[in-house]
Amino acid sequence: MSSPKLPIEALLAEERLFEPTAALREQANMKDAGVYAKAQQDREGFWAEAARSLDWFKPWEKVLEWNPPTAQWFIGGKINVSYNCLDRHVKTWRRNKAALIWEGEPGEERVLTYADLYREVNKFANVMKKLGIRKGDRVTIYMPMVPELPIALLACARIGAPHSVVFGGFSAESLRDRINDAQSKLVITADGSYRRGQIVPLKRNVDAAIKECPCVENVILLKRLGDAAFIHVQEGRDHWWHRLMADAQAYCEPEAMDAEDPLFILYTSGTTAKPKGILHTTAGYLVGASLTHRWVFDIKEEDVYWCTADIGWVTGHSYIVYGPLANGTTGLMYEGSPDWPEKDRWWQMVAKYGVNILYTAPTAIRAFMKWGEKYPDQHDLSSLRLLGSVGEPINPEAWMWYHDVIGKGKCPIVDTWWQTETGSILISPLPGLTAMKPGSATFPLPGIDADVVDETGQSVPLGGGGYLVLKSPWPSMARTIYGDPERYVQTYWNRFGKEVYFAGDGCKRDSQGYFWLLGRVDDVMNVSGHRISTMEVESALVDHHEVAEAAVIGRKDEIKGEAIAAFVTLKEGALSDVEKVSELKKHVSEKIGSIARPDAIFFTAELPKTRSGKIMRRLLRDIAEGRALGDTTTLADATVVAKLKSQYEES
Ligand code: 7RM
Repeated sequence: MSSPKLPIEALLAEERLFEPTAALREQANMKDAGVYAKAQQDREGFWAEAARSLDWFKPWEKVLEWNPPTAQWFIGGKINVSYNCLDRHVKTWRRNKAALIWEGEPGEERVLTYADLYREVNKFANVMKKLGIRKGDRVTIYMPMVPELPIALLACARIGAPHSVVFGGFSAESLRDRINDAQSKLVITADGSYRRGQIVPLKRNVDAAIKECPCVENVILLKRLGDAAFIHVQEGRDHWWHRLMADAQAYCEPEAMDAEDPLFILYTSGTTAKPKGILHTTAGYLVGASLTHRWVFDIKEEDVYWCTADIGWVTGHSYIVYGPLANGTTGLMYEGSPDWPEKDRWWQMVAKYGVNILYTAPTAIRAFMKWGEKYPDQHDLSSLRLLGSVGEPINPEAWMWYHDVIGKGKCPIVDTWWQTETGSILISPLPGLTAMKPGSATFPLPGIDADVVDETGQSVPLGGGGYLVLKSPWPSMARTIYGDPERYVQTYWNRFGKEVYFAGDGCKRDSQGYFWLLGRVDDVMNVSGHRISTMEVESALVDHHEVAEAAVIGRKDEIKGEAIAAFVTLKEGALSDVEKVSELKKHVSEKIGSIARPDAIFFTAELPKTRSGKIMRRLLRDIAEGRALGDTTTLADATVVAKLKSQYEES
C-alpha cells in the first residue's frame, strides 16, 4: 500500500474525542441524530427529500433505476444547474447578496453579487451559442482563478454544454490530450495568470496544444494580464472575451436538461498513464454537492465561506462553484499562492473578509505549521467558526495544530473524504452531531452505504482494515469514463462484483466504527492532495530519448504527503550527471505539468524486478524511505536491489 503511511495502530488508539458543544448542536443545520437510521431505512426517500430543495422544471418520475453498475437518478426530471445557482436567487432578496468575493494575487478586489453573476453568465452563454456551441458540445476551460472561470462553468451548464476544466498547472501536452479526448470545439482561456509574482503563460500553452487538436474551432481569450504579456491572437480562431461580451444579449433561456444529461467531464489520474475523463450528470450531482455543502459546512445565510482549492480540481467544482452557489452562499475566491507576498496572505484575507468557514488541504496546513505560528498570530482569526480538510488523510498533529492555532480551540473540523468520482463528500463528521477524533474522517454521511472489506469482498469487523467500498449507489456518483465505459466498469465495479464500488483506498475502522483512511492501494500517488499516477510519470520519463526504463514511487514527505522519486536507467552511453537530473525533471514538467515534477531522480544500471519482469516498487519505496528491505524472495536478481540500496545511501 502506498503512503502516506500513518502509524495506524497509534491512530486507532486515539482517545481524544471532541464532542460538539451544546451551542453548536443547537444551531446546526442537521441536528437530528435519527437522520442516519432514517436514510438507511429508506435511501431513495432520503435522496428524494434532498432533491426537493432544488428547483425543477419538471419533477422526476422515478428516484432511482439501478442496473448495476449503471445508476440513473431522478428519471424524467428536467432541471438546469445554472438556474438553480442563479435565477432562483435573483428572484429573492439574494439578488444583491455577494455571490463571489474575489482577490487577485497582485491584490485587486472584485465583488460579484448574484445579480452580477447572473448577468455575466447569461451574456457569456449567449456568446458561446453565437460561436455555434449547442447542447452536448464539449468545452475545455483552461483558466486562472478569476471570476470569469465560474462564469464560464455556469454558462456551459446554462446551455447544456459539458465543460472539461483543465488545471492551469498542466502542460500544453496534457491540455492537448484532454482536449482531444473530449473532442472539444471550443477552448476558453486567458492570456495568463499570476503565481508567486510570476506570469503563468496560459495562452502560450493553448497555442502549443491546439496545433494538434483538429477538433477546436474557436478560442475565447480573457484579458487578465493586459499589456504585461505578449499574446498571439489568431485571426478567425481567437476571440477576446471582452469584445464578444460587449455585443452579447442580456438573457439566455436556461436549457431544460434531463436529470441524467452530462454536466461535466473532469480528468483524473488512474493506474495507467492515460487520465480518465470522469463524467458527472446534472441532477444527482447537484443534489449531492448542495446537500453536503449545507450539512457538512453547516452553512448559514450570513456566512463568508472560503474553499482554497483551485477550480481545476473536483473540490473547486463542487465546493467553490456548484454547492455554494446552489445554496446562495457568499464565497471567497483567491487567485494566487498562500505565501505571496508573505506567508501570512491567507490569514490576512481571513481577517479582512471576516471568513467564517475555511476548507483547505492537509498539505497546506503542514506548510503553515512549518512556517510557524507567528504568521497566523499576526491576524484576527476570530471570525472563523468551522474548519474543513480534504485531499488526503490529515495526520493528528496537523489536525491539532489546525484546531488550536487556526481555530483557537473553538472550531469543529470536518475531515471530508471523497473523490473526483464520488462527486461530493461521502465520509465526514456532521458538525452538530459527530464527536470528532483527530485524523479520522469519522462516519459515512446519511444515505451513504460505505463498508470496509477484505480481499474476498467480505465485510471486515470493527477493529480491522481492508478496502473502502460503497455498497449502494448515491446521486452524485460518476456515471462513466468519457469515451471508455469499459474502463469505468473494470476500474470501479469489477474488484468486488458489479454492485460494489471500489474506491481504491485502504481503510480501517476502530472499535467504535470510526473510519480511518489509509491512502491509495493502487499505483496512484497523492502529492499535495493531487492524484498523479506512477505510470503517467514513468511514461513521461521513458519518452526522453536517453531514458531506457523508469520506476516511479511516492515517498513519504512531511509537507506534500508524498513526494515523487524516480529510479531511472539510462540508455547506453548517456551521461548520468546533475545536468541530466534537471533535464529529466524539466522534461516531466513539460510532458505533464509542474505538479508531476519529480523531487528526486536516481540513476541505476538495473531496476529490481520479479522473475516475471514486474518492477517491484515496494522495494524502491523501502529504499527511498530508508527502511530495511521487505521480502525479496520473488526477485529475479537480489543483488540488483542490494546494490541500489547501498548506492542510494551513499548519494
Ligand atoms: C476530493 C479529492 C481522491 C483521493 C481519495 C483518497 C484521498 C481525499 C481524503 C483522502 C483521506 C480524506 N478528490 N483523499 N480526501 N484521504 N482523508 N479526507 O481529493 O479525486 O483528487 O482524490 O484523495 O485517497 O481516493 S481526488
